[in-house]
Amino acid sequence: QNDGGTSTGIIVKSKPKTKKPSMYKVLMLNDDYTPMEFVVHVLEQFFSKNRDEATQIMLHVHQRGVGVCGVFTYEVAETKVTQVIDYARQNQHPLQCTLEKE
Ligand code: NFA
Repeated sequence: QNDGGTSTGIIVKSKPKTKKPSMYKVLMLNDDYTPMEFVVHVLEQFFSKNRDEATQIMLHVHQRGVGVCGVFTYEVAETKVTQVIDYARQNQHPLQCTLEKE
């Protein structure tokens, strides 16, 4: 667009002012010690998965080494990672989660 006809001849371009937030995957990592039922419980409690979805994700992580628990804005994703790791530690399990930008 131009400057609205104030006659300087300067062309002013404006960007749309809203941006979609970057999204981040929360990844869960396999380990040899965390019980499968605990992982399913975590996926239900922190990622709002039903029993079937939670079981599928758990088995995927168990078999492939890593899997996606959900996709969130940065702040939410970071909070989920912290909550899961803290909760696992409180229960003496080594379960680990991490973030990855989409
Ligand atoms: N591999 C773990 C076991 O055999 C289960 C597990 C699945 C752990 C997914 C972490 C993530 N008990």
